[in-house]
Amino acid sequence: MSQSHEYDDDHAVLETVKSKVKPPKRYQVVLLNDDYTPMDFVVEVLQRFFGLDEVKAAVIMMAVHREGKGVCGVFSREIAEMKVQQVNGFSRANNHPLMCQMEVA
Ligand code: TYC
Repeated sequence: MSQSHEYDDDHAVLETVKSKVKPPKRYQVVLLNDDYTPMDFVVEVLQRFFGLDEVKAAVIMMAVHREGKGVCGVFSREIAEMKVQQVNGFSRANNHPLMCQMEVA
C-alpha cells in the first residue's frame, strides 16, 4: 500500500490509499506441432479438453500444423496447469508425442 495526502476545498486532509494488489496473471495453453501425432487425435484433444466443436478444433489443429504452435485457450494458472496435465497425460496414454504447455498471456 502507498499512502498520500491531498486537501479538499475546506482544507481537510484526504488520505488516498493505492492498492498494490494486481489482477491474477492469465495463461495461454499452447499445443506444439510434431511430425507423428495424427491430425484426428489432435482434433479429439481440442474437443475433449477445450470444449471446441469439430470445426473450431480442426481450424486450430491446422494452424498448429502449419505454424508450429497454437493457442487452445486462456485460463487462470490452476486451470491452465490442469489442462496441460490432462492433455499430456492423454497423449502419453495413447502413445503420441503431442506436447501441450502453458505461457503467460
Ligand atoms: N503435424 C501432424 C501431422 O502431420 C499433425 C499435428 C497437428 C500434430 C497439431 C501436432 O499439435 C499438433 N500428422
